[in-house]
Amino acid sequence: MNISQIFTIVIGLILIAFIIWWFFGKHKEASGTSTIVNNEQTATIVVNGGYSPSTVVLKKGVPAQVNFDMRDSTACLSHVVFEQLGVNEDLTKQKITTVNIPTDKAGTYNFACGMDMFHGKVVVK
Ligand SMILES: [Cu+2]
Repeated sequence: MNISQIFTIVIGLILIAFIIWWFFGKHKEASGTSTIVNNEQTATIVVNGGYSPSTVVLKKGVPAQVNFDMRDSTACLSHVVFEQLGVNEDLTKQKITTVNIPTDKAGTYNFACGMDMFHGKVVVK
């Protein structure tokens, strides 16, 4: 085996390790919480090339609103869909779009862009 063959194998192994890490590694998910004022909680998710934070944790039993702050101009993220809640909002009509989240019971509400490419979730607990 010459040096270039060894080099090729090493590069290959590094690539394989990277791919495994990329798909199966535990990536730290940015998670946000809500602000509670007068028994109402609000959380803000910035929409810009994705959702930031992509996970929002809400307190059970406190009426909740999640504000989507639209800063993206691509068609991909123009809609946000909460399938479980029957919500499909056009985010391009105004800068901030508010979605009411039921908090009467604990649970997770997934949301996605209109094409189901970007995902996030709202966790009530
Ligand atoms: Cu999309």
